Amino acid sequence: MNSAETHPMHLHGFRFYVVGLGEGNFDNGTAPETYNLYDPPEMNTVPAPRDGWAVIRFRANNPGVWYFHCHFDRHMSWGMDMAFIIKDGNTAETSIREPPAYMPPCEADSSLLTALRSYLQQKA
Ligand SMILES: [Cu+2]
Repeated sequence: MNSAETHPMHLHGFRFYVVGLGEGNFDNGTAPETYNLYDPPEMNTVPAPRDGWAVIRFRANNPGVWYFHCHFDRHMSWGMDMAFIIKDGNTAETSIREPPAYMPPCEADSSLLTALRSYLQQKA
């Protein structure tokens, strides 16, 4: 990632292991030889080096759409963000849970819509 500063890359929904960091362009031929697969630090934000790269590893066992982004707002606007789509697993622990009984169903609340329409008509 080209920039004048290190990028604090943050992942929602998981903690991950930082197995590699490096300067310059990532090289899939040589970088894996430098990975720390023995005792990598566990984090939820990795400082991706200025003009460098970072490699993270995590167990994708929390289904959902999880945002991964630089914590500098302007860098997000430059495109330093993405989403991991984690699909349901084959166990209860790795699948999206049923909504709780107290959660109302997803349907329009007509009284709220009526109030909103009325408010918007007054503003028009
Ligand atoms: Cu950044």
